[in-house]
Amino acid sequence: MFNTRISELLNIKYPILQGGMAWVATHQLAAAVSNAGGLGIIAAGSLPGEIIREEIRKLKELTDKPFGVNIMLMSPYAEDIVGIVCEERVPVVTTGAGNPGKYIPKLKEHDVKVIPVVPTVSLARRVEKFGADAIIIEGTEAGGHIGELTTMSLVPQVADAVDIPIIAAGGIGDGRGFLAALALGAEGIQMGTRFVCSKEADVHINYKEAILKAKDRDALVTGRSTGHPIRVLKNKFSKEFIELENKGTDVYELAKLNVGRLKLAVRSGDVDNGSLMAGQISGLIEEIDTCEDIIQSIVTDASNIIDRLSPLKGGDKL
Ligand code: TUI
Repeated sequence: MFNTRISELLNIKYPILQGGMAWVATHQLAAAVSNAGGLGIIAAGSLPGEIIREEIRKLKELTDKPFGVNIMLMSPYAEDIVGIVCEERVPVVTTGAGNPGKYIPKLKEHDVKVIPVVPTVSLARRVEKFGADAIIIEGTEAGGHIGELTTMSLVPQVADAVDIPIIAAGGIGDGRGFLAALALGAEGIQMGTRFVCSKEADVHINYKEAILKAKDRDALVTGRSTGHPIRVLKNKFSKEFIELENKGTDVYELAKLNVGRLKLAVRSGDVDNGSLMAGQISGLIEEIDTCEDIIQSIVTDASNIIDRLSPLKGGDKL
């Protein structure tokens, strides 16, 4: 069910990827998603290469299914990590927060499938020319570091602009979002926030509960004034940060304030002073489930929606 060029390219059962979320996407979560038939991804974040090598090795002990590593291109260790994923024979790399063009030739030489996350049509065209195997189109609904355009408007525009298969991300958390993404021209989805609220995510319970508690308008954007907009849940820290931005605080002062805040939320569960990166779909998430249950309910619900919509073709009312 739901075979596409993405499930074929990645050799996975369902075209569902787990976002490469710094501190959250560890080997435990990635292995659980891969074992459930999706593509689990270890996030390198800003961690040094040798730690990521260990994560890759631990993941391989938990699954023999395909998996990926996300390389955050603003990391000082990005180049080291490119070398390590080649050495460790990682099947798939996703990239974020920059243009991965200069790393693509080396990754391709080592048979690594390269899937950049891009927030615009122009960058999608550029990475296709550089040899990307597929692209993740991330709308501004996503958590963490974001672009400006919505998934709804961006996915069909990119689908018309490139030939490589597309994965939609940002604002997707259930079977409805999955099927909508396919309707827009994507051949797979990536979800981050939904997998934070999984049993297997090695994330402090306070962080998971903050997402469960969040309502539709609770995921706001900080850092618009710094050129690095980041979507996080409303809390003491994000409110103070926005107040400082509104007062015209220096960009470097603001950048310093962010250091260590994501780890503080994910590891220590400090939901007041930490950075609770999460997407707009937080308001939809009501339960912590296993990755297996999350993926199974998405494909079952999407399949039921196809049946529910089919009378429309015959001219009948829904
Ligand atoms: O990368 C993400 N989301 C992230 S990375 C991250 S780590 C971090 N931690 C603390 C502070 C700042 C970052 C948290 N969330 N998503 C993928 C993504 N990539 N979204 C947007 C982009 C992007 C932006 C610009 C991709 C390419 C790009 O290219 C600009 C250029 O160089 O042409």
